[in-house]
Amino acid sequence: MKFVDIKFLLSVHSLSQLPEPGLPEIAFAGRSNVGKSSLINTLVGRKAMVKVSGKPGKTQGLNFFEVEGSVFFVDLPGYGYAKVGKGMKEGWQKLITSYLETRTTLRCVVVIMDLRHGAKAQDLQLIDWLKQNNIPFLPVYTKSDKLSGNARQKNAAILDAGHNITAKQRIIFSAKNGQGKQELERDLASFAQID
Ligand SMILES: Nc1nc2c(ncn2[C@@H]2O[C@H](COP(=O)(O)OP(=O)(O)O)[C@@H](O)[C@H]2O)c(=O)[nH]1
Ligand SMILES: [Mg+2]
Repeated sequence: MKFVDIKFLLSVHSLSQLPEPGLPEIAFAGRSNVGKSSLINTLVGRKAMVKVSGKPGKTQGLNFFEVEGSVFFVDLPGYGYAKVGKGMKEGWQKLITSYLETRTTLRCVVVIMDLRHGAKAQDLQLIDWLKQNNIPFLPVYTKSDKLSGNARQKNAAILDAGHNITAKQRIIFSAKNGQGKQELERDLASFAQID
């Protein structure tokens, strides 16, 4: 399914501001600068939808978008570089973990990682935590256009091993050339059960 019709709903900065659970939700997570906004923009075929509405900055909220009138995309604040090794509650914003733990309509967390880099402690920590909490997730290795074909497969295998995931589970993606876009559309529709 295509995710073209998108409108910004609101930015949430506390649990009390969360909209009533309604449509199925897909949340997008990743380290700052990993390419999260670019991935969402590629998905919806816009140049800067998410950046424009999301107002990236220091005090970031959870940005809700309504897509195709049938699913909410939730752009989570990127996690930083400094707090590796801390528990999820301290290491990332409490608001986000509370949201992920309690949101009844959450169908999937897309965990976006850079295909060029090795496994990162914070990504592994998030993935382990999602598994423990039985929250479905979809790993995506992005910026694939920055590597050659051979290096792509090799790095993807290294990341799979580092994050304890299988090649079948994850998607190799590029916001630049659209690699993996159809696969992503298919998987998200399936998680949200809207295909
Ligand atoms: N070559 C390439 N660059 C990318 C890709 N995705 C993101 N970028 C670049 O990476 C930088 C950070 O991207 P952005 O989407 O703002 O990251 P965010 O902080 O995770 O939302 C920007 O300069 C993007 O142009 C990709 O798939 N390929
Ligand atoms: Mg962003």
